[in-house]
Amino acid sequence: MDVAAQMMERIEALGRISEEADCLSRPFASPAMRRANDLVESWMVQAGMSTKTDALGNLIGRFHGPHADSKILLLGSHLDTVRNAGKFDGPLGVVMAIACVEQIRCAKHALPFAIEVVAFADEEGARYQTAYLGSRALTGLLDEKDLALVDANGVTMAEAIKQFGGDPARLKSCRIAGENLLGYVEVHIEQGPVLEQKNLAVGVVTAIAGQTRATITFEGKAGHAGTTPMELRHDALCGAAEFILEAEQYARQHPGLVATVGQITADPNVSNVIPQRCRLTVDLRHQEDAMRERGCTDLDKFVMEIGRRRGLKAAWRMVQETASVPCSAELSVILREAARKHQPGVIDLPSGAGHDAAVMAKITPVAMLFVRCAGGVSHHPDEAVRNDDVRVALDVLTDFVLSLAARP
Ligand code: HGY
Ligand code: MN
Ligand code: MN
Repeated sequence: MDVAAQMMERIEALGRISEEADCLSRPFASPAMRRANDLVESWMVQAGMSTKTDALGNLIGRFHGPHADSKILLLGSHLDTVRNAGKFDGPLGVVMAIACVEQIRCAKHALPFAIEVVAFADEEGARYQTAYLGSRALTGLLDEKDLALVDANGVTMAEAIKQFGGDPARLKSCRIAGENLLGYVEVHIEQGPVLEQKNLAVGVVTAIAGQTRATITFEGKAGHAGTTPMELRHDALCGAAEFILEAEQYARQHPGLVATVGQITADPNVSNVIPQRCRLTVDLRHQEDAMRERGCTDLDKFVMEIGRRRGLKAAWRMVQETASVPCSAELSVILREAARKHQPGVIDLPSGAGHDAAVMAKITPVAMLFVRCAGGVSHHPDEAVRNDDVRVALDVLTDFVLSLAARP
């Protein structure tokens, strides 16, 4: 079977592994993640790799280099998904990395380094609202206090890790020493429209936008929907609604800034009771950290102003902040040259989406190759990638590895 067809078939197979019957949803440390890890591990073994699962649940395949202490080139991406996900965001990079190792093994290329393929256990943060658990474990940046976070069912992260077969007491053992690494390279769908507009299969990523995730709470006063006059209300949901529209307006007025309120809960959430409490998430991103930080400051001020005006207790709580990360110029030059062999025009483009590479950059140089996706659609079942583009991306990644190996 053609290697691109095999990759697409594998991505389809992963796309059928979900916690929900009617949509793709594969959260961190879920039974679906266990089934996905098992399937991917079988592909790693077929490709001649030894495998291990670390204490958090990251699956790692190793294609051994000439010596036990050979430097390591890390390839990979994440296997977890958002809810109602597309099947390419994450799995494309994992399947591609395995296919690349397979190509190198079959061609009997002797590399001066080892390759490790990482299938990260959590990049999206869908279960505990803190992204990059997998790559933060690998870089030693996991905050142990996160273990006490609870999911929508009240299950702590520590408990979830244990149930998955991991060991929350040994997360430090997941750490990979940066000095042993040559770099981390991730192939990922663009999740945007640029490559399609330019009719290009692949592009080289320049930088990954910084992001802030925060939660906002408004606390007012519950009351009877029928007997409480409008002027006497302290309606938490109306305060939230005012904030949501202001955040949208603010982002429209600041080029390059994107603001998203993705999650909202209202209590007591009963149709004939004035909402007492409202909790919402806000996701703010910009290529320049200073612009994102200013956005946080301004929107935080607006939250407080809404609170004062409406007689609500208001709070803005930072959940997670990831700085904007430039990709390695050195690795990107090699990646760009490899891409030019398979695509006449190669463009560079920034990533508005976050990626594990943003965290891996803390310990090793990173590079990313974007693959065109239909309409730029992502985080949606309509995510789609062409077979031909997958073939191009694999050839580029393989040539990148061989060029890296040929460096003096
Ligand atoms: O949200 C993101 O940017 C990524 O898909 N986790
Ligand atoms: Mn994603
Ligand atoms: Mn992703």
